[in-house]
Amino acid sequence: MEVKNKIILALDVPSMEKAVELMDKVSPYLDTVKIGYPLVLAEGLESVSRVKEEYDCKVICDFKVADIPATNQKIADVTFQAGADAIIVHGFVGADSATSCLESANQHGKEIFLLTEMSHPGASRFLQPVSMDIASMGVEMGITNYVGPSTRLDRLGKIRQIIGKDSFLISPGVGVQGGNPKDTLEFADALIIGRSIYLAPDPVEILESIIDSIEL
Ligand code: O7M
Repeated sequence: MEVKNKIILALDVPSMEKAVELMDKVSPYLDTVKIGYPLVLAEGLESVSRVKEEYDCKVICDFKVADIPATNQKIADVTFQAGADAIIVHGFVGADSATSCLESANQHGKEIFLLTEMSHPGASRFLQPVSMDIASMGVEMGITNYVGPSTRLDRLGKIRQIIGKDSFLISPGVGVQGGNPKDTLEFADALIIGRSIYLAPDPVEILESIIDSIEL
Protein backbone atom coordinates (compact mmCIF):
# COMPACT_ATOMS: atom_id res chain seq x y z
CA MET A 1 0.00 0.00 0.00
CA GLU A 2 1.30 3.46 -0.89
CA VAL A 3 0.71 6.07 1.83
CA LYS A 4 1.07 9.75 0.97
CA ASN A 5 3.50 11.56 3.29
CA LYS A 6 3.81 8.30 5.27
CA ILE A 7 0.94 9.38 7.52
CA ILE A 8 -2.31 7.51 8.12
CA LEU A 9 -4.87 9.63 9.95
CA ALA A 10 -6.64 7.83 12.81
CA LEU A 11 -10.10 9.33 12.36
CA ASP A 12 -11.21 8.60 15.93
CA VAL A 13 -13.74 11.42 16.05
CA PRO A 14 -17.27 10.96 17.44
CA SER A 15 -19.38 12.05 14.45
CA MET A 16 -19.39 12.47 10.67
CA GLU A 17 -19.71 16.19 11.25
CA LYS A 18 -16.37 16.23 13.09
CA ALA A 19 -14.86 13.88 10.51
CA VAL A 20 -15.85 16.19 7.65
CA GLU A 21 -14.64 19.28 9.50
CA LEU A 22 -11.22 17.66 10.01
CA MET A 23 -10.93 16.01 6.60
CA ASP A 24 -11.80 19.26 4.81
CA LYS A 25 -8.66 20.72 6.38
CA VAL A 26 -6.18 17.85 6.25
CA SER A 27 -7.18 15.79 3.20
CA PRO A 28 -4.77 17.59 0.81
CA TYR A 29 -1.91 16.10 2.84
CA LEU A 30 -3.23 12.54 3.17
CA ASP A 31 -4.52 9.71 1.06
CA THR A 32 -5.03 7.03 3.73
CA VAL A 33 -7.37 7.13 6.72
CA LYS A 34 -7.91 4.61 9.50
CA ILE A 35 -11.50 4.37 10.71
CA GLY A 36 -12.28 2.36 13.82
CA TYR A 37 -15.00 1.82 16.37
CA PRO A 38 -15.37 5.43 17.59
CA LEU A 39 -16.70 6.67 14.24
CA VAL A 40 -18.35 3.47 12.98
CA LEU A 41 -20.29 2.83 16.20
CA ALA A 42 -21.47 6.44 16.18
CA GLU A 43 -22.33 6.77 12.50
CA GLY A 44 -22.48 3.28 11.01
CA LEU A 45 -20.41 1.58 8.33
CA GLU A 46 -21.60 4.18 5.81
CA SER A 47 -18.99 6.45 7.36
CA VAL A 48 -16.41 4.30 5.56
CA SER A 49 -17.93 4.77 2.12
CA ARG A 50 -18.70 8.45 2.76
CA VAL A 51 -15.12 9.26 3.72
CA LYS A 52 -13.80 7.28 0.74
CA GLU A 53 -16.14 8.95 -1.74
CA GLU A 54 -15.89 12.48 -0.42
CA TYR A 55 -12.10 12.51 -0.04
CA ASP A 56 -10.95 9.95 -2.62
CA CYS A 57 -8.77 8.18 -0.05
CA LYS A 58 -7.99 4.65 1.02
CA VAL A 59 -9.71 3.51 4.22
CA ILE A 60 -8.22 0.96 6.60
CA CYS A 61 -10.89 -0.32 8.98
CA ASP A 62 -9.45 -0.81 12.44
CA PHE A 63 -11.79 -3.41 13.87
CA LYS A 64 -9.00 -5.42 15.55
CA VAL A 65 -10.90 -8.51 14.54
CA ALA A 66 -10.44 -11.22 17.18
CA ASP A 67 -13.12 -13.90 16.99
CA ILE A 68 -13.57 -17.46 15.79
CA PRO A 69 -12.96 -17.98 12.07
CA ALA A 70 -16.64 -18.09 11.04
CA THR A 71 -17.41 -14.80 12.80
CA ASN A 72 -14.20 -13.17 11.60
CA GLN A 73 -15.17 -13.97 8.05
CA LYS A 74 -18.58 -12.31 8.44
CA ILE A 75 -16.97 -9.20 9.96
CA ALA A 76 -14.40 -9.00 7.17
CA ASP A 77 -16.99 -9.58 4.41
CA VAL A 78 -19.30 -6.81 5.61
CA THR A 79 -16.36 -4.45 6.10
CA PHE A 80 -15.07 -4.99 2.56
CA GLN A 81 -18.60 -4.72 1.15
CA ALA A 82 -18.82 -1.29 2.80
CA GLY A 83 -15.81 -0.24 0.74
CA ALA A 84 -12.87 -0.65 3.13
CA ASP A 85 -9.55 -1.17 1.38
CA ALA A 86 -8.10 -3.10 4.31
CA ILE A 87 -9.03 -4.45 7.73
CA ILE A 88 -6.89 -4.76 10.84
CA VAL A 89 -6.93 -8.20 12.42
CA HIS A 90 -5.57 -9.42 15.75
CA GLY A 91 -2.99 -12.20 15.55
CA PHE A 92 -3.26 -13.59 19.08
CA VAL A 93 -6.48 -15.48 18.29
CA GLY A 94 -4.52 -17.78 15.99
CA ALA A 95 -3.86 -18.64 12.37
CA ASP A 96 -7.31 -20.04 11.61
CA SER A 97 -9.03 -16.83 12.72
CA ALA A 98 -6.62 -14.62 10.76
CA THR A 99 -6.87 -16.92 7.72
CA SER A 100 -10.62 -16.38 7.47
CA CYS A 101 -10.01 -12.60 7.19
CA LEU A 102 -7.25 -13.16 4.65
CA GLU A 103 -9.55 -15.34 2.55
CA SER A 104 -12.27 -12.71 2.69
CA ALA A 105 -9.74 -10.05 1.64
CA ASN A 106 -8.54 -12.18 -1.26
CA GLN A 107 -12.13 -12.77 -2.43
CA HIS A 108 -12.83 -9.03 -2.40
CA GLY A 109 -9.47 -7.97 -3.81
CA LYS A 110 -8.66 -6.18 -0.52
CA GLU A 111 -5.94 -6.42 2.17
CA ILE A 112 -5.48 -7.30 5.82
CA PHE A 113 -3.06 -5.89 8.38
CA LEU A 114 -1.95 -8.22 11.16
CA LEU A 115 -1.64 -6.56 14.57
CA THR A 116 1.43 -7.91 16.37
CA GLU A 117 2.27 -5.95 19.54
CA MET A 118 0.27 -2.97 20.78
CA SER A 119 1.64 0.42 21.79
CA HIS A 120 0.07 1.00 25.21
CA PRO A 121 1.74 0.10 28.55
CA GLY A 122 -0.69 -2.73 29.31
CA ALA A 123 0.38 -4.62 26.19
CA SER A 124 3.54 -5.66 28.01
CA ARG A 125 1.74 -8.23 30.16
CA PHE A 126 -0.22 -10.41 27.76
CA LEU A 127 0.69 -9.42 24.22
CA GLN A 128 4.42 -8.76 24.43
CA PRO A 129 5.37 -12.35 25.34
CA VAL A 130 3.74 -13.61 22.14
CA SER A 131 4.05 -10.70 19.72
CA MET A 132 7.15 -11.92 17.86
CA ASP A 133 5.48 -15.29 17.47
CA ILE A 134 2.44 -13.53 16.02
CA ALA A 135 4.69 -11.80 13.49
CA SER A 136 6.27 -15.18 12.58
CA MET A 137 2.82 -16.69 12.17
CA GLY A 138 1.93 -13.87 9.78
CA VAL A 139 5.03 -14.60 7.69
CA GLU A 140 4.15 -18.32 7.59
CA MET A 141 0.66 -17.35 6.41
CA GLY A 142 2.00 -15.12 3.65
CA ILE A 143 0.67 -11.90 5.21
CA THR A 144 2.56 -8.84 3.96
CA ASN A 145 0.98 -6.00 6.04
CA TYR A 146 1.60 -5.52 9.78
CA VAL A 147 0.96 -3.13 12.68
CA GLY A 148 3.61 -2.63 15.41
CA PRO A 149 4.26 -0.11 18.20
CA SER A 150 6.20 3.15 17.83
CA THR A 151 6.42 3.36 21.62
CA ARG A 152 8.95 0.48 21.82
CA LEU A 153 11.37 0.88 18.96
CA ASP A 154 13.54 -2.05 20.01
CA ARG A 155 10.49 -4.26 19.64
CA LEU A 156 9.45 -2.58 16.38
CA GLY A 157 12.93 -3.29 15.03
CA LYS A 158 12.58 -6.97 15.94
CA ILE A 159 9.18 -7.14 14.27
CA ARG A 160 10.76 -5.64 11.13
CA GLN A 161 13.50 -8.28 11.23
CA ILE A 162 10.92 -11.05 11.42
CA ILE A 163 8.57 -9.76 8.71
CA GLY A 164 11.41 -8.77 6.37
CA LYS A 165 12.15 -5.58 4.50
CA ASP A 166 9.51 -6.12 1.82
CA SER A 167 6.56 -6.34 4.21
CA PHE A 168 4.58 -3.19 4.87
CA LEU A 169 4.64 -2.07 8.52
CA ILE A 170 2.48 0.70 9.93
CA SER A 171 3.02 2.06 13.41
CA PRO A 172 0.74 3.85 15.91
CA GLY A 173 1.86 5.56 19.10
CA VAL A 174 3.68 8.68 17.93
CA GLY A 175 2.88 11.98 19.58
CA VAL A 176 0.49 11.66 22.50
CA GLN A 177 1.64 8.11 23.34
CA GLY A 178 5.28 9.23 23.25
CA GLY A 179 6.70 7.80 20.02
CA ASN A 180 8.87 9.90 17.72
CA PRO A 181 7.82 10.09 14.05
CA LYS A 182 11.24 10.13 12.40
CA ASP A 183 12.75 7.44 14.65
CA THR A 184 9.74 5.20 14.07
CA LEU A 185 10.20 5.45 10.30
CA GLU A 186 13.61 3.78 10.64
CA PHE A 187 11.57 0.59 10.97
CA ALA A 188 8.04 1.41 9.83
CA ASP A 189 6.77 2.39 6.38
CA ALA A 190 4.02 4.68 7.67
CA LEU A 191 2.75 6.24 10.91
CA ILE A 192 -0.78 6.08 12.30
CA ILE A 193 -1.53 9.41 14.00
CA GLY A 194 -4.72 10.50 15.71
CA ARG A 195 -4.90 12.87 18.65
CA SER A 196 -1.80 14.92 17.80
CA ILE A 197 -3.68 15.98 14.66
CA TYR A 198 -7.39 16.02 15.52
CA LEU A 199 -6.98 17.60 18.96
CA ALA A 200 -4.57 20.27 17.72
CA PRO A 201 -5.91 23.83 17.56
CA ASP A 202 -4.55 23.92 14.00
CA PRO A 203 -4.42 20.37 12.56
CA VAL A 204 -2.82 21.54 9.30
CA GLU A 205 -0.01 23.31 11.10
CA ILE A 206 0.83 20.21 13.17
CA LEU A 207 0.56 17.94 10.14
CA GLU A 208 2.92 20.16 8.17
CA SER A 209 5.38 20.17 11.05
CA ILE A 210 5.29 16.36 11.33
CA ILE A 211 5.81 16.03 7.57
CA ASP A 212 8.77 18.46 7.75
CA SER A 213 10.26 16.57 10.69
CA ILE A 214 10.17 13.22 8.89
CA GLU A 215 11.61 14.63 5.68
CA LEU A 216 14.66 16.16 7.40
O1 O7M B 1 -2.28 9.01 17.85
P1 O7M B 1 -3.26 8.43 18.84
O2 O7M B 1 -2.59 7.86 20.03
O3 O7M B 1 -4.37 9.35 19.16
O4 O7M B 1 -4.02 7.25 18.07
C1 O7M B 1 -3.42 6.05 17.73
C2 O7M B 1 -4.38 5.22 16.95
O5 O7M B 1 -3.78 3.96 16.70
C3 O7M B 1 -5.70 4.93 17.67
O6 O7M B 1 -6.70 4.79 16.66
C4 O7M B 1 -5.46 3.59 18.32
O7 O7M B 1 -6.66 2.86 18.46
C5 O7M B 1 -4.54 2.92 17.30
N1 O7M B 1 -3.59 1.93 17.84
C6 O7M B 1 -2.77 2.24 18.88
O8 O7M B 1 -2.73 3.37 19.37
N2 O7M B 1 -1.95 1.28 19.41
C7 O7M B 1 -1.89 0.02 18.91
O9 O7M B 1 -1.12 -0.79 19.39
C8 O7M B 1 -2.68 -0.29 17.81
C9 O7M B 1 -3.48 0.69 17.25
C10 O7M B 1 -4.08 0.37 16.02
O10 O7M B 1 -4.27 1.12 15.10
O11 O7M B 1 -4.33 -0.92 15.85
C11 O7M B 1 -4.54 -1.40 14.65
